[in-house]
Amino acid sequence: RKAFPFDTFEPKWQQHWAEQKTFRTPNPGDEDFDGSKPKYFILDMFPYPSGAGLHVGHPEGYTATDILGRYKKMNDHNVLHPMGWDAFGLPAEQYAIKTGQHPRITTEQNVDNFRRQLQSLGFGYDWSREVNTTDPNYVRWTQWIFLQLYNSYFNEETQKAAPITELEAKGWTREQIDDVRLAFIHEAPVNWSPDLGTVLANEEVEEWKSKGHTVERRPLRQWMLRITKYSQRLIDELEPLDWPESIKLLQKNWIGKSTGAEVTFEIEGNEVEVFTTRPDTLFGATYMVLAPEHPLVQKITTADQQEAVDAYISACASKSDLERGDLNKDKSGIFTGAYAINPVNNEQIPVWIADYVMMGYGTGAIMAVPAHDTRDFEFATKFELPILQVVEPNDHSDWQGFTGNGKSINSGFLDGMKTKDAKKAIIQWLRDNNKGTFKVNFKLRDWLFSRQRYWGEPFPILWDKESGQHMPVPESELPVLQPEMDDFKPTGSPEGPLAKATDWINYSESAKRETNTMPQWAGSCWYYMRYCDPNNNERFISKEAEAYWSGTDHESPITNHESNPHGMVDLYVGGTEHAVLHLLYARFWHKVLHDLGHVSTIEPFQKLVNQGLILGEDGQKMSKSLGNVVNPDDVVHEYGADALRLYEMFMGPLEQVKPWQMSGVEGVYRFLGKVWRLAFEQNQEGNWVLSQKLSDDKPSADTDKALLKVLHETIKKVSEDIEKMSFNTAISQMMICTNAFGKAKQLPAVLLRDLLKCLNPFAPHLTEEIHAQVGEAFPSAKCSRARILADRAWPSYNEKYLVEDEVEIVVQVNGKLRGRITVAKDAAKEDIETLAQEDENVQAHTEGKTIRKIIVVPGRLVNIVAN
Ligand code: ANZ
Repeated sequence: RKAFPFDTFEPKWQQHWAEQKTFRTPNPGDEDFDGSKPKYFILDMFPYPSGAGLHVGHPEGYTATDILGRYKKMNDHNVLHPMGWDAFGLPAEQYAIKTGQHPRITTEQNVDNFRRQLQSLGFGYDWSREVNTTDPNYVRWTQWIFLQLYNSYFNEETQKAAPITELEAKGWTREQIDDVRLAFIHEAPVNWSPDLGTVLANEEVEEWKSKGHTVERRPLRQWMLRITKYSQRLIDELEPLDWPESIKLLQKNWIGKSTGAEVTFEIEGNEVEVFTTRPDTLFGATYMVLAPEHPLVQKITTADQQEAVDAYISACASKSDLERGDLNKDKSGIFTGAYAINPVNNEQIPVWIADYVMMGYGTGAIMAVPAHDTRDFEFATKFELPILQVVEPNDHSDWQGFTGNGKSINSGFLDGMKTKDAKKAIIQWLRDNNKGTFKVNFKLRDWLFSRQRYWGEPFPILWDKESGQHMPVPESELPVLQPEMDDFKPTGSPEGPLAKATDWINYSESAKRETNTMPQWAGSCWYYMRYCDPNNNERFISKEAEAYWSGTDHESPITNHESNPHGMVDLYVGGTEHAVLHLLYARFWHKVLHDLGHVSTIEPFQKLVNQGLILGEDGQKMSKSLGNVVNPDDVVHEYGADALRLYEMFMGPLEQVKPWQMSGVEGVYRFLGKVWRLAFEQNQEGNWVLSQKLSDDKPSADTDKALLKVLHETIKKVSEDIEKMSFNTAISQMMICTNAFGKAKQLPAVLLRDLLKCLNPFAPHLTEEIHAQVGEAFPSAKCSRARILADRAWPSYNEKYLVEDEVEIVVQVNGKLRGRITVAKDAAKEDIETLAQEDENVQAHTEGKTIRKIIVVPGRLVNIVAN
């Protein structure tokens, strides 16, 4: 037996909201748009519509944002809370390879299933703004944004992207311009996976390897995006954002800024730059290491060492950066036979090559200071190279491998200086002697942006058959869609499956199409913008919609695209797995579009909240293989959508990792049953009828004092907790209120109505149903059916009901605690004295004695002096 008939009223309300377009949000320019209301733009990380359907992790964040969205709407905001699909991606393509079914078909089926599931949870999305990254109309603007990158460069002076037409006007040649485009062609060793038939970004390699795919290094011609130009801004502009400190730190570490010096060494008449963060240790450089790929290696290697060096280089070729870096425990390397001259003391030091030095970082060459660098220390110990101490730890502890700051020793003119001062002094010396300079380096690499897949956005690029030059597809021809094909298999060559569509490739007599496609990140880099104006065929977003939803429209004029140092989206909720890549890529695109005058804010996401992972009942991560996956459909079937929503919010703080517990679902389900029974009772036939306890009376300050107090406490706490996103504590408070209401002999319907309003964002179906039925019975209680709760104003609390009007006072006899009395706060002194003397225990202690004096400390205590 169901505790309340959710199975009938939940679908009914979902249909009502859809038909009435309850959550449709008008845009500037629409007839019903009210620009005087503040905006609130809430974003969920949109899902990849997998074949498995929704899992219980999705509704966690989605319920949290739905509560906020509904709450802000009741607080008279224009709320933008949309949903869409990140629908390109490998699984659909691999399914297509297996079955021959076009990925568009499977994608559509999966999207339909996801939409049905989300709708069955009653989320108040504005479905008229749904976006799908695979829609031709969406692809068109993704490609348009790519062309913005292709047609711009980074101006070092302004630290902003600018159109390449500026350079053309200055007379730059085609080759010079191609070298600075933000989207550019680059031939470099990449991670090629033969069995996936595609290249992968560095940061994707480990994931696919762990899934059993092979990944090897291969030089390939690829599209890259020049994200490195934004390294400094990506760090600086994080600062004002309201993001978890841990995520900011992850991004900063990923970008990896290092300050130090570039120092010039000489090897057999060749100049070699090294990058070091510790120029103060230059006197301790006892050998030098080049990356095996360093161009100088072949030039300087001596004849004796050539064979060994060649063997070492080919052994390194297949290693990934991670294997060469963090995972590199047993250092390897080989002597080149050559010697370098240390510029500070002209000493000869041997030059080695070793794979712990990466070609892609700094200059690909290092000065090795084994005394004070862990990797160099391991290397020098293994190959018995000299180790010279040049830093004395402040606490005189062991200096071998000491990497901290201290005082310079064995360092000539630096001796005695603190590390910080020694760094300055040596950089000055290097400058004066033309041997080096101050230098900043970033770990961030340019973004490898091409993939060899079918199910992704084709590049809107053509290649001139004769000159071999690339050029953009004219904007009027966007979108460039994939050709219809039946065979999606990789070709085995790095050209990708599109290379098989010979008709499609041959664009004209003189030009053929680019056959690479964009990575899945492309669509998710800008989807939040498209929500603001999803059906615009003229622009990716109208200037008016952009300004309004960015909150910059009031900074007139409406098309003011000056820098606004806040994020466009007010609140972004999603999992921590996107801490670095997605968030970094989206920030980069946003900044480019900002610089080019297309958006008015410099950041996409003002506030970021990460929901915690929901584990299985066994405390392990939910996975098919462990058989501990909870299907939201089953929970909705058994307990209803409101119970699922409420449970996910009641499990604990949103950010925390928490195990699923069915008993917990039952707990909140019982609570919802209690709320239901505040309004209804079962008659003899077992039908739900209006509760006899419900009254149409106005609450009276005398008889309903306790109910008013708990209700107003609840309104206050729930409002504050929703703002803080502390949903579990808000629910606890509503439980307290429901219990108090349940115990009342009579419950005025107006009081129930306010509790329903508080609960509405959490359990929207149940509360609307009760509200509608109670409103029918008691129209005077202003529950009228004409307006549903979702369209009503959030209740406000009245301080006067919150004040405590009774106080507890302790009663002492001759200074010893003998009793406690409860009196009205403003009770007269005489009344307090009388009450104190009437207390049984006090009487026992004053019996037979004479009361000499009664001291009353108002609100605190009464002391009776008796002997
Ligand atoms: C000498 C030195 C002495 C260093 C010392 C450290 C401590 P970050 O930027 O923090 O990662 N390095 C430079 N280029 C490298 C490359 N391509 N591959 C591997 N290692 C490289 O660290 C920069 C430091 O890492 C540089 O400072 C250099 O070693 C090494 F007591 O130079 B150092």
